[in-house]
Amino acid sequence: MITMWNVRMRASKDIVPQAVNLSKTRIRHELHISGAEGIYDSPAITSMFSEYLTRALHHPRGKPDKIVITIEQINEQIMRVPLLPLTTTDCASPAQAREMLFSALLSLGITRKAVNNCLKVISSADTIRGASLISMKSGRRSEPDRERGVRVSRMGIEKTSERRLGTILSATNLNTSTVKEALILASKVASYPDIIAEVCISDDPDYTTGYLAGRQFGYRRIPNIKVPGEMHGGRVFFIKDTANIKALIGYLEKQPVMSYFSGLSRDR
Ligand code: WAQ
Ligand code: MG
Repeated sequence: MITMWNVRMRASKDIVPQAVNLSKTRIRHELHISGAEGIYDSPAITSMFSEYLTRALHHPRGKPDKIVITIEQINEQIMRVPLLPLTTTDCASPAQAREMLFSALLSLGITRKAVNNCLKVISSADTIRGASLISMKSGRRSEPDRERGVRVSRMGIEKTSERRLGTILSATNLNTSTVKEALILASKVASYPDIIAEVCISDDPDYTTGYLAGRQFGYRRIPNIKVPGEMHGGRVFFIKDTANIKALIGYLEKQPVMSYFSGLSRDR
């Protein structure tokens, strides 16, 4: 068997608490700049290392003063999941995005309260590093560490699928690491039965397209979900109220998952 590696990068910067808009209840001293990861075979590690390093050093959120790159051999069985089909919606403004999110999420049986709590998380100035888990009925935030959230990790894409995906995305000028990595993450997340949907807004000030994802919707890109210049962003996973949180977090953080191409366009 080929040895596979999880390569992950995280860049951050020390901050003086007054310098950014912090909530009154807690003080944070680190600004998250950038993070990325993938699963690769040995020959690919060197180039990924330098790609992640370059990315960390030149990021629109700022200059980091700490970059951590971890390279870890994967010993567990790798699970395969299909990539979600990708579509782009017409959306002209954050207000329209909100409306779209409400109608789509309510149609899945998610409560208005849960959607409102989601909007709070993704529009808060206090951007968390991971995702918030919101129970679809009660609207309760269920992640154990609210400052950190839950970090999805150990995901990648099979080589031949990556090439095919690249070709297809290139046709619409979407062959960027931002889109590919978001699609890979969303595909891992969506394949877990207790997760009903995901909403994401980038925390990059100049990246204004977000998405809504789930087994029912596929990966639906939402342009203009925020206005340029905003530093906030976030991810929310709507989960069944009955979900076993520990098992769910174990899957998201630890289970190695490779996605594979299974057809991308879907007319909707
Ligand atoms: N696990 C959980 N949450 C994460 C992770 C992760 N591995 N990485 C980022 N987040 C959360 C965190 O709160 C960030 O602030 C937020 O998501 C946004 O992260 O098709 O670039 O890496 O054009 O800025 C969407 C692409 C891009 C849409 C999303 O997210 C498209 C993006 P970012
Ligand atoms: Mg970002």
